[in-house]
Amino acid sequence: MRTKTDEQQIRAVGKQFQVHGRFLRAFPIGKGHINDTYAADYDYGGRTVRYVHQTINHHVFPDPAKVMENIDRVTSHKRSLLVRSEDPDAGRKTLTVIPTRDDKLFFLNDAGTFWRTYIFIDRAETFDTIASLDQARQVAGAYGGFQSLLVDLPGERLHETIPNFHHARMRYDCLMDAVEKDSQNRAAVAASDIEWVMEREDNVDVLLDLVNQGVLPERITHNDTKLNNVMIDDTTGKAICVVDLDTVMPGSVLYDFGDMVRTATSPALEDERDISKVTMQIDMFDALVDGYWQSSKGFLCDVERDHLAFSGKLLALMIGIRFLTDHLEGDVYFKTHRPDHNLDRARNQFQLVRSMEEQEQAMHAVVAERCV
Ligand code: GN1
Ligand code: MG
Repeated sequence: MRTKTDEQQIRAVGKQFQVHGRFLRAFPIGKGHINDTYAADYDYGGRTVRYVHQTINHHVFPDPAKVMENIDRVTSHKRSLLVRSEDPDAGRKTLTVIPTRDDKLFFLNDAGTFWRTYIFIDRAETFDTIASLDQARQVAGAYGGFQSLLVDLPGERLHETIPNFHHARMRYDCLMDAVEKDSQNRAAVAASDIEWVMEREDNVDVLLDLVNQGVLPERITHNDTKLNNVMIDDTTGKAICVVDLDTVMPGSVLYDFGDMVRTATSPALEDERDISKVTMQIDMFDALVDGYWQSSKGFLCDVERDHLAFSGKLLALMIGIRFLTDHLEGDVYFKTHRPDHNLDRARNQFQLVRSMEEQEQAMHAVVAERCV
């Protein structure tokens, strides 16, 4: 999809930012379900420098300015810590926002599209399925480290850019609404999936009850801790940088840990149709707990630690619910690339929930053994 129009559009967008080299080329990168992402190369006196130009989907994020304010605060904080510790690789260890020519954090073009620009992190890549136990440890350590560095972020509470983002009860109720409306006449085909979810309704209130009791703390969290939102250094195999900071906002660390379990323990992609390939691999879970605990034990409370195993199941269930809801509503939220794509994704996630239900005891045993 590298068309002339695309390239011309990206070139025009690039001109709005404090990118001063000569435009060479642009091409799409990234596999997100929400935003469009491009890499663009610029020539600076014979040296090629790469940037990322990315849209902010304002249907999903109604206030892109607040998204960018959150990202700016978090990345600036991280950068100042890296600089203070004289880290020689500081430039690759956090996203760097490039402002527009008039010093704004984003640009709104005539077509009504919001754009932002980052420095491209080179010599690193992301993985859609987990490659090794060490990689699982790395990814978990990176997200734990990210949370840890935000424990003492100075200033006001971050903006809640998508209110109730991980509110499982609200997600469940939205599914029930979609079933009732059945605007696309798709509920009959998914009847057994819907019933399966309803049998698991109890799960949706577990963490919310703890929040209401005041025992599960609010922290600053990433909220989209997929395996492929951590960049892994090409040479060392170490996690170098946590990316996709759109949903950085107040939340529970359990949502972050759970989303990591959901995406880093299954050997299959999130939209794999052959669900016999979908399984929660307990050795990967063990590596995640190990990596996460090493980087979070300094701040994690007992209630958080005691719900690490549950959080994986909850997040797989919740994202599955969101995919199924979007399927019933006509695929209006997540990008789809084939018919029934969201239904396939939902069934894949439900299979992962079943796999975790079967291994619940073993998961708790891992946490008990590792987190001491
Ligand atoms: C979306 O940004 P992206 O595509 O990685 C979604 C996440 C889901 C994920 C499922 C803002 O993430 O919540 O877990 O898809 N982001 C938003 O793959 O809804
Ligand atoms: Mg995202």
